[in-house]
Amino acid sequence: MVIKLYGHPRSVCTTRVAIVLYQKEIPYELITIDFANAEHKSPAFKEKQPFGQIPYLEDNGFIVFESRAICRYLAMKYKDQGPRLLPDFNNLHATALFEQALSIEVANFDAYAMPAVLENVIKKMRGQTPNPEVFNALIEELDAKLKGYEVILSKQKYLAGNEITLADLNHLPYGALLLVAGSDILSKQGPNFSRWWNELLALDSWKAVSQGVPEKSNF
Ligand SMILES: N[C@@H](CCC(=O)N[C@@H](CS)C(=O)NCC(=O)O)C(=O)O
Repeated sequence: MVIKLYGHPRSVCTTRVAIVLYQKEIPYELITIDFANAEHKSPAFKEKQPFGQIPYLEDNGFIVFESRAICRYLAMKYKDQGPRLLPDFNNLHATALFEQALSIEVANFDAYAMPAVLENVIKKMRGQTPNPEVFNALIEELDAKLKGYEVILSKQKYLAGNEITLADLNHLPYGALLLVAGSDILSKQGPNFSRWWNELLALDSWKAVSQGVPEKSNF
């Protein structure tokens, strides 16, 4: 049975998973959750995803949620298909650097980019008023963190080493939304960050999903 991704075409975390589906050309079907009518808060949905959040993935009856965990599941299950996106887990140092890179995205990027997008994009969608002070403070803090990225990326091509991994791809959905939120901070970084970020934006997998995750794959 084809993999079912329960989410929404415009959801950030659904998009994070879809990038991996396209990187690895894994056939899938997107089951769109009626977010506007809070289907994700229904008892039936919470039976699958107890926190009432999208996305979750169903693979032959197996259910997994949390977008980064879903990406890891897909990369491991389809490790011999398409780009590897994972380190060599027999190599202790490569594994440690991969875990480090995953944590960098969560602690030094998402921690600022996500609330910044919430402030200037999601609040507006909900009819609430964004607070420019909150937004500007988050962007300032993110800017400081990105200096660390420049140091890392001046020594290696990607965040975990010289091969692209999930740690790089995980940045894309919120990173791209920063521009929609009104910040061009990602285009004002050093040369190595710019090289890395522009390469991610140019990926076919990103182009396939960035304007909305298609309902079905055509591979
Ligand atoms: N850490 C979760 C976050 C999921 C998440 O925040 N999803 C949003 C949509 S992009 C959602 O369902 N928001 C509704 C809510 O949190 O109540 C993941 O990575 O999957």
